[in-house]
Amino acid sequence: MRIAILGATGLVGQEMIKTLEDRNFPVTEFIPLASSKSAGKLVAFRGSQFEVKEVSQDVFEGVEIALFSAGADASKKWAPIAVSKGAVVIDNSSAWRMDPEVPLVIPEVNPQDIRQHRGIIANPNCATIQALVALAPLHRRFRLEYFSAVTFQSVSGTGKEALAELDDSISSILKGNTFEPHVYPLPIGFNVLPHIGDIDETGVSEEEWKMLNESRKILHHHRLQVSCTTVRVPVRRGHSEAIVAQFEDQVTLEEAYALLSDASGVVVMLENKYITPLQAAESDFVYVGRLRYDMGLPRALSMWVVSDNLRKGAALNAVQIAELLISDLGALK
Ligand code: 11C
Repeated sequence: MRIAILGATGLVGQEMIKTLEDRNFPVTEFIPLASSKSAGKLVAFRGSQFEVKEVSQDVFEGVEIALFSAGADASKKWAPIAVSKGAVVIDNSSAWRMDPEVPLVIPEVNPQDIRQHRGIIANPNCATIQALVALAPLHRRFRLEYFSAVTFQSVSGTGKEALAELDDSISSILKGNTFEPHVYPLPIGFNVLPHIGDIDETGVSEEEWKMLNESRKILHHHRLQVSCTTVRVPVRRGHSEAIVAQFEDQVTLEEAYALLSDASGVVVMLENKYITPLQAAESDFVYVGRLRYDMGLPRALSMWVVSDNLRKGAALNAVQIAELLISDLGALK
């Protein structure tokens, strides 16, 4: 396949390249792309160096699959152009996710939706992906009515500059200096910020709306109720989520363990064990720990869900969609 990656020098773009390598994706031509700011840089793929080209109309000529991770503005502008040149775009930004003509796909949850694509397939937000990989096997059996998620999201979700700001804020604070943040509204070192994306007039943040709207679309469950508070924590990589899920049917812990043990992409931890983001970093799995009956709600389970936001939350999910496309050539065009 002739594969282009837009945003090839970014954190997710780099992880996409590594994922293509790790999974031995059939790449016959590799075309790394970026804005003029990063054009000319070199990126490594399968032992060779490739010069990053500036994105333009012409670069998509002959491209079969384009993986985009360069932000919503770039996706809005370039995805229709790439599609007009014959590429299928797998877009990691929020630009197209809620467009009714664009499938929003987690391969373990709603792989069949890729068949509806008209050139663009959207990758969900990282926080939604890990929640639904864990909840979908339970939803299929017990029918999810409601879930609440409090997230603990790592700084790599914001990008490279935020990682530098995390380190700078920690070293300034350790030296007893005041720290003026540029990326976040407040210092992130030794702190937690209950604020991801803009907060609207109702008090809900963009990241919180994504959890509700994307979950309903992916599960095709428009009556699903969701409560969410998204929080940035001083962790480099790996998002954690404290989830309470309530079902229409009576749920049992035994059956929940059995369903999650069999679920693709999930590692369920027995006996109240749990995993932390440090341990989950660079892993492909969604880890479910501390699975228990909820203390307050009937027909409900509480759980701790951790996954690598750059991998299953972004790059891996996108490459899995590409794998679905080529495993089902009818879906490619
Ligand atoms: C974060 N989830 O952790 C965000 C990053 O809609 O694709 C990805 C934003 C998105 O900050």
